[in-house]
Amino acid sequence: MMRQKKHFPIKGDSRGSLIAIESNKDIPFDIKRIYYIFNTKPSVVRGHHAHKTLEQMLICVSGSCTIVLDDGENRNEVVLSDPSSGLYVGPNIWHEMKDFSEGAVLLVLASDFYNENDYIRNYDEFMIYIRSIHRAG
Ligand code: T46
Repeated sequence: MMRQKKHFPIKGDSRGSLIAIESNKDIPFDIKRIYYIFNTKPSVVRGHHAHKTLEQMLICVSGSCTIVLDDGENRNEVVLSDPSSGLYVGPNIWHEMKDFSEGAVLLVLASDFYNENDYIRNYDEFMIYIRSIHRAG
């Protein structure tokens, strides 16, 4: 299962904390886009898709949420509740985001611009796609 948690060092001093993330140093790709998810109710489950090529780093910079990861064989859950923890989600991983705490903000650093053609939003199609990749590889 492609699942990588990453710790980002905190540059703290008496004024508070700061985390800096640089392309290809702290994360393994060029950052072309950032977006953030907020105001999501605790009962809502988002995501329900995989990407064909996109690489992303997910950081819950405030509050907490749970990320479900599914590579077609195994399903895991990762809780993000610390702004110094990132979760790398690479291509071909079905993912869902759930259990957002009140006020949670999920920051996402992405390797490419938004492209709806990169999404697989149907689980059956995802499984067919994954099997075709495994056959080809
Ligand atoms: C992902 C998870 C972690 C844009 O117009 N530009 C963007 O960059 C993004 C990310 C979304 N959108 C539009 C597309 C939809 O009309 O915003 C709307 C909500 O997007 P979506 O339903 O895909 O949101 P989530 O929370 O299910 O998924 C998002 C990302 O789309 C996805 O790439 O990996 O967060």
